[in-house]
Amino acid sequence: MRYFSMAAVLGTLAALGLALTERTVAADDDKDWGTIKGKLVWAGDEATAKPKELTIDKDQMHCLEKGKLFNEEWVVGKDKGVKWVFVWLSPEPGSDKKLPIHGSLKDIKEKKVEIDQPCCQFIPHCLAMREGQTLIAKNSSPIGHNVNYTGHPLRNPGKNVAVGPKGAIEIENLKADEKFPVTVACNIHGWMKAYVRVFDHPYFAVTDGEGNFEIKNAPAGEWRLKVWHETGWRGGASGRDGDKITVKGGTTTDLGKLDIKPPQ
Ligand SMILES: [Cu+2]
Repeated sequence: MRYFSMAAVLGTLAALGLALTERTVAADDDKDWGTIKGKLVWAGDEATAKPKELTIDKDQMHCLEKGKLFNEEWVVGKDKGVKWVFVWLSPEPGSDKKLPIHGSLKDIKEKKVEIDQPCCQFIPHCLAMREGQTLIAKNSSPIGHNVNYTGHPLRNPGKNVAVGPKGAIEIENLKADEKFPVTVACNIHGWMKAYVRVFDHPYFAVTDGEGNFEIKNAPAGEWRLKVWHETGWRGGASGRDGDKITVKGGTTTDLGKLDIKPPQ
């Protein structure tokens, strides 16, 4: 418990300092926070799970210099794990309760997050970020691309900006939006697509190549686990409110395998 050593140092300071330290220790008590993890597993048909080569009809010399490009909509990996699924915690629908934020996560440490277009695909294909972070949309390639980003017309109206070779733009003020993602496209290369989701808390993840996700230092208690893939909510439209889950304090709750398939 590093907080105790910090408490020991601060405890020698003035009475006010001591009082603040005690509150910090109490707020970060292990039993109030836990980890939640799980794995998104493919439950659709075999054909859809197979990698699909993209038709590259422009700038082939550059776009294909490192090999074929594949569609990233459904990326099914080891043990049928599904990559690029957004998972996050949310309060009960209709409640005005907010997710308490762990002391170590209150300040946003990384001020910038990045999306690049090194070889005619956006990397990463899916990006989750916090409101307050700046999205750097880079083009580290030798050819021109554009970044056409758009979310809900009122919250994240977006823009279409050309980003030349080795260029970058900074996108600030993206607003948290549980309902609508920000989609990113390059209109020069019609196959290039990415998805960005913005949260007003740090309790989100994007599944890795094996379908795994983990959310740490989450507030103990009952929440909803929302699961969204670029084809829609897990379980279809009725999945928009997510599943009830319990984060247990002081431990890791493994939700195990959560199946996912394309909407019907
Ligand atoms: Cu492009």
